[in-house]
Amino acid sequence: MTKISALQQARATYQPKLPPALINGAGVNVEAGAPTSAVADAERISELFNATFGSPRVTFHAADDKPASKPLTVGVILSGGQAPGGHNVIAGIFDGIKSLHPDSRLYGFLRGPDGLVKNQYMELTANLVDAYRNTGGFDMIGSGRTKLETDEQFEIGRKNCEKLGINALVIIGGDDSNTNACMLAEYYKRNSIPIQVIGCPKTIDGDLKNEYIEASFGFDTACRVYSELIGNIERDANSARKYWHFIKLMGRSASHITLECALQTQPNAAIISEEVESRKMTINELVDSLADIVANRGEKGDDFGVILIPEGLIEFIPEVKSLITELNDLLAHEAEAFREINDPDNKIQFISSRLERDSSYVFSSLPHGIQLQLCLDRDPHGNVQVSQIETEKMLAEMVGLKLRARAAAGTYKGKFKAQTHFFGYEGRCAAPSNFDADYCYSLGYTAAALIGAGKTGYMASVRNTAKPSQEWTCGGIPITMMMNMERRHGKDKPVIRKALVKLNDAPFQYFVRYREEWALNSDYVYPGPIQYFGPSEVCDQISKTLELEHRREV
Ligand code: FBP
Repeated sequence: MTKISALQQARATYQPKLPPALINGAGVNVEAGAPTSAVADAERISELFNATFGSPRVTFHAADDKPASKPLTVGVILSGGQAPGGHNVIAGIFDGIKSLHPDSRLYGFLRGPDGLVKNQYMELTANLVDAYRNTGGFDMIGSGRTKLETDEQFEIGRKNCEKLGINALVIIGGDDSNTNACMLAEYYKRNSIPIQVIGCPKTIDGDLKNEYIEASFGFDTACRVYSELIGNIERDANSARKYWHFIKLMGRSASHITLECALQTQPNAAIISEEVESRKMTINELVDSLADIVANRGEKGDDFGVILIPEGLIEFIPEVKSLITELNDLLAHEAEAFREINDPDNKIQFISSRLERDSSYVFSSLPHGIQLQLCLDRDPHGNVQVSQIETEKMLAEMVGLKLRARAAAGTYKGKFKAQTHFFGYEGRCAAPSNFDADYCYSLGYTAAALIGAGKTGYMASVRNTAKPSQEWTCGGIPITMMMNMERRHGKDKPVIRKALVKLNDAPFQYFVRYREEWALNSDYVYPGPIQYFGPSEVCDQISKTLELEHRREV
């Protein structure tokens, strides 16, 4: 038998909380709102999704009588990067469909969307689901990044679902995976294929959110893990007083994780990519601003500190962003020729000679290692794999060079020694915090209720989450409502719009209000590890982002 830790054993007994609408099971009363549109490019989106576009938003209310339901057979897919709480979404779906009919069955497709296409699956029985309740990771069925987007894949998926008698699929993923869920729902509905498709908002990056999706699951837990580690490093920095720590944090595009961790730990600096972009900063200006922070603390004798860097930064520096857009098109169109080149210098030469003048200049000004990292294979969605670009090392090196130049000119007298870190995978599979355990279970249960209500092309939505769970509400929103057209792989495609950090919103404004004090002083906060048991004010905390966005105070 697999050995489990004492904490996992105790945690298995935790019963996640549900919104009141689901307290009597997933058979709910459904209140439908007005028809919906898209966040932008509505005309084009409505043409592309003419079967699912415009559906109303739905809100659930507890039903006194259990509505009659036939047994449901549901397939579930985990898609994209791991995020704490995925197993609880599955447990929520399982309990939800069983509440609709005890003979309902749940199948898990293995290793992501690929499992649907390759017909690799397992039945998720009560014993199996029980063994994974409240655990981190996606290892129950595995995840993958295959993009489900062609009619051929949809047809194979249909046949595989039909063999198992599946009448609904739940796709648990981020913006790209839910875009694909929407395409699948559209295809099945347009062709009168009786398979419903429901999405659930997952990603530690926190960038799949809007008025109706208050958070993507996993963000809360991952940020708590990173903040614990940052707090430990801050305490070490404050004790040893000899290093500047450059810490890169995951978050492929948006800087929500970095901002949340900054709010939790109060470091000396935190770069927010969206601000860099809006101020049109160059790399040189960014490095200058960090060097100023180091120098100002150095004047007080504090030759140490902590700087947080978002993983996606490089794509938000306007001059590098233009370069990457050109690179994406170039690598998409000349993929084969590029793949045949083995020598790294020749690869760089191949790229440089094909770029426009400005981009070629920026490309040549970057360190050799970063040039190569920018040319690595794109992910299946056409994105640069930013987790492999070592911006923390690049910035530490460039700040060091800048300070040396200042020292030579007699304008800097401090000492500068840097340590670099990257926190990403450390947080993606942590056991979910109480917030994520409850939120995920509720999302899964809501997905089951959406299936029971006959919906397709919807995303499960649980709201009012800054309040105690007795005040949470739930329902579904049409996925087309979140869509717009964007350029991907050199083509315009319909995608869910990413939620970047909004510079006028309360979390960023709070950070701006305090960051100068935090830059100069050592106002560090040490959050410590996630607590699963104990006083509610310790274990039922919500993220500062959620708190500021929805309660407008911290
Ligand atoms: P998802 O958006 O799929 O949830 O993934 C988020 C993420 O953790 C990013 O923060 C990170 O850039 C990426 O996955 C890394 O993924 P991989 O390990 O597959 O390169």
